[in-house]
Amino acid sequence: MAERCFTMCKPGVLNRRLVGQVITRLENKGLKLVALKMMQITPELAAQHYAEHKGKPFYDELVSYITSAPVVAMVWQGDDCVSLVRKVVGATKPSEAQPGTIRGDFCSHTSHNIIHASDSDSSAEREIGLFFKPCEILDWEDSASCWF
Ligand code: 3AN
Repeated sequence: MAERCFTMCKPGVLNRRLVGQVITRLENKGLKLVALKMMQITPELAAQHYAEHKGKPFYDELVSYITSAPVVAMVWQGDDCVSLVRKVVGATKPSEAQPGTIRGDFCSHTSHNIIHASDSDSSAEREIGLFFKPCEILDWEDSASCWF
């Protein structure tokens, strides 16, 4: 099966009306959107999602930001999906993200780097399981798949 990657537009993306532009960039890359929902993250879900960062200096701000307003959670699918998504998303620090990447073009602070994307196949599997039920993922027949 093709790889999958969990991505999430953080609250500021809705605030700044950038949801469409973020989705467009991932679609332009040729990735297939197989799940999408707008949701309010609870502190419990935020703690599970960011468990590896617990205890770090930015953890409390991260959880408070991600729960401050709705997010748009998505699952993308395609060959080398995690690597491709991470390339389109750009480096964690906006100051290191290349122009042309989502973080390189739309944000300036690491704490508000506008989008989350899984960094490995195993984290993708874990994160998809946290945010989506299996029945919410639609692996639709793609008549354009020869291009991708
Ligand atoms: P990425 O999101 O690129 O996989 P991680 O997993 O290291 O990066 O960090 C998760 C999130 O934690 C980042 N997206 C960012 O919002 C926040 N973060 C990471 N490092 C810092 C930092 N030094 N200062 C503030 N926030 C940070």
